[in-house]
Amino acid sequence: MRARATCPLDCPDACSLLLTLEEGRLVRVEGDPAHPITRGFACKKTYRYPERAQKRLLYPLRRVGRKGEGRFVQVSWEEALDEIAQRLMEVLDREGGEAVLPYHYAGTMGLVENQHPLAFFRAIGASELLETICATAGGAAWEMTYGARVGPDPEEIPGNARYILLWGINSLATHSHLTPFLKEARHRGAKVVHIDPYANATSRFADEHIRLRPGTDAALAYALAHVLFREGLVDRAYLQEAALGLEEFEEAARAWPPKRASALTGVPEEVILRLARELGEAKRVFLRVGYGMTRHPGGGNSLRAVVLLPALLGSWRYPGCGALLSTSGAFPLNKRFLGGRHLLEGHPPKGYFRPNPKARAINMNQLGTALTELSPPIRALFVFNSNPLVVAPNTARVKEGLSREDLFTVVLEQVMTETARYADFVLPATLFYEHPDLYTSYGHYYLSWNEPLSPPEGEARPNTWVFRELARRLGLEEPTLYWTAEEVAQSLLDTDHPYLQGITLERLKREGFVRLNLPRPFLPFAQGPVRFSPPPEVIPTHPEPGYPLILLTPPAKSFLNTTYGPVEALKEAEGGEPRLLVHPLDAEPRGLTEGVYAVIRSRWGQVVRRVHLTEAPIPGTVVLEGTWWEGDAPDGRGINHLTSEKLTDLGGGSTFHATAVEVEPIRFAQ
Ligand SMILES: Nc1nc2c(c(=O)[nH]1)N[C@H]1C(S)=C(S)[C@@H](COP(=O)(O)OP(=O)(O)OC[C@H]3O[C@@H](n4cnc5c(=O)[nH]c(N)nc54)[C@H](O)[C@@H]3O)O[C@H]1N2
Ligand SMILES: Nc1nc2c(c(=O)[nH]1)N[C@H]1C(S)=C(S)[C@@H](COP(=O)(O)OP(=O)(O)OC[C@H]3O[C@@H](n4cnc5c(=O)[nH]c(N)nc54)[C@H](O)[C@@H]3O)O[C@H]1N2
Ligand code: SF4
Ligand SMILES: [Mo]
Repeated sequence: MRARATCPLDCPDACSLLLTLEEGRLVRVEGDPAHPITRGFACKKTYRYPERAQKRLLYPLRRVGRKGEGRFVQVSWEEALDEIAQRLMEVLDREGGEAVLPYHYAGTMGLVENQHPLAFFRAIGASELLETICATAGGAAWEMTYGARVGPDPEEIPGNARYILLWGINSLATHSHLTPFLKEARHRGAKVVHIDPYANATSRFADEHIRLRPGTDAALAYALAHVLFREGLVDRAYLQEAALGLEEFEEAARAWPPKRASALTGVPEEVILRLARELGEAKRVFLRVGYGMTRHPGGGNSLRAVVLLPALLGSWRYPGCGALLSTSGAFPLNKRFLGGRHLLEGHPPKGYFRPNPKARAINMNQLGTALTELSPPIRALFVFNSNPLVVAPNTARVKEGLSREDLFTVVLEQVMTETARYADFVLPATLFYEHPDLYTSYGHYYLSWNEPLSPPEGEARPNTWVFRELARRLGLEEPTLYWTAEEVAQSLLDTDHPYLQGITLERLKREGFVRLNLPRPFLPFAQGPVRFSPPPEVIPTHPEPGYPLILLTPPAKSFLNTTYGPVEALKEAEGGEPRLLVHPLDAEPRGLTEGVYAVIRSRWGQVVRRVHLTEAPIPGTVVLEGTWWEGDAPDGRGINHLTSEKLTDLGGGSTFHATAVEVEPIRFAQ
């Protein structure tokens, strides 16, 4: 059988895939040629999904060993669910809903399996989890500046954009379906410039790579604005109509002549001048920003400063031009009942366990602290769609929390992750072709629906099934808890918004994916408004005493966060083990040579990695690509042993690229 399904992974491309199944098992993945963004190819990662599927969990498990040891016995769903419900009721009776915490993120992007499980937690008044690990700093910055998270339609870039800036995004690795549009635009005369602290696949593709010091983007943006104002290269007519608070911004830009910005950013003065003039001349600029630059203490302000540049140039007037962070704001779904959000609006209490609109909120970047210091404590933790032991900052803290004997932990998973090893119960989850779901995208404007292509293998079950079963056992009456995926989707589509006109579940089921009814050309901010005030602040990322280097930990091309961690071929493609990229100028004084093992230390912990000497990073910066599983590191420690729970200036986001470290070769005892 060969049939269509949307890729569920946390990737802007939300590809349409053609899956070949034999006796319910996935044997082949192809890109769907009919999808205008997928264009017939998937990615090197997802072609390997069948190998990942072979490592899946098939039965519920109960822990018999110590936490983290990974010893489990198979149990029936009845046993598992009855015991979980009972343990949960004890916690709720004794300590109330806030002692329960769901920890979840984006293992699947399907709205039903990603968000609807939260209805259960809201119905019992659990602590709320703030979903901040990835996109909230950028999101908050964007919303302050433009409002809705939309931008140019990638399909309209070719033939329109004359200048393409890829800023703080390694799009060739992390957003590969943008590449054909970039190539076509370049073929029609556009120049492509990449702005990033280290040279990677995208820099090699670009016509020019500008390296800057991490966390200094706002200064570079101001210097570009400075030159644009000074040389009369801004689009005054557009700004007159569209800009709010421009004077204050212009004033702030005056303080950043290229010379000053050059000293902070490491970008030569003449490069800043030339870039500003080229942009001013091109006007039709497509700026693609990633979340990379936002993972710094000043990341929100950096992103604001950068995404204002196309507004200065009037780029928004032209199709395929302007700034793009995410397209997610174009999907005007009715989310009122998704994940029981209405329960936070002060729904009249019903039954014994109750919603709590005032439940405390826990920032997911601070899981370690939440599990070890919070008072009153978390007593029951439910993890789904996430692998926090590896992906959350300050792993030592997270492990300490997960090791607590008085913490009852349930992990819903597809594979035995390092997080799952700490669970009291591990529950096997379905794969994306086994459950129905609705998908949006953050890189394009197509909505899609997955119909299950096969019954679940073994005893795997969707997340929503598990929480329905628990709700029944707790006697919860809230009707949205028992909605089917179709009912959730119908409710999401229940809106009069013109972008969704004529898009019904029936149509989605028939066609698989449907383009939103956006005007063509799509010119979201052609008349603004663009908020220039308050002017963004320049909050650079600094090394610390004793830790003179900045460590970046960006995504690897062959991985998708930790999801492909168990696939050998992909690990091989990434060099077999995680490697630290070190510039020769930083290596030399430390005695680091090619291939040696080195200790990387931060204030939070230390790990051992093999060193690779390369001129890719700007001196002063070291890079470790990919969130590898702990077991694949030479010392069995994940990279987040080094990172901190510090939050961004806006949106309470993560600061994964701002870690101050020192690196030393390992000296073996004689
Ligand atoms: N292959 C692959 N694709 C993925 C993922 C993956 O793990 N692997 N992850 C998915 C997810 S969850 C997300 S959020 C997105 C990732 O989205 P992004 O975070 O946008 O990731 P990248 O595209 O790798 O861009 C990160 C880039 O930012 C750079 N950077 C770091 N600090 C700074 C800075 O201060 N200034 C500037 N200008 N650049 C900086 C890094 O060097 C890196 O090249 O990708 C998704 N796609
Ligand atoms: N140092 C460092 N840390 C980082 C990052 C970084 O760049 N550097 N990136 C950060 C970013 S951008 C993000 S988005 C986060 C990602 O963090 P997570 O969202 O936790 O991503 P994954 O590591 O891929 O883990 C997803 C898990 O969900 C499981 N899963 C998939 N589908 C389902 C399902 O239907 N049901 C259930 N129950 N489980 C499912 C998968 O098996 C997988 O183990 O990591 C962050 N951590
Ligand atoms: S991971 Fe991204 S590029 Fe790869 S198939 Fe999925 S959506 Fe497409
Ligand atoms: Mo992310």
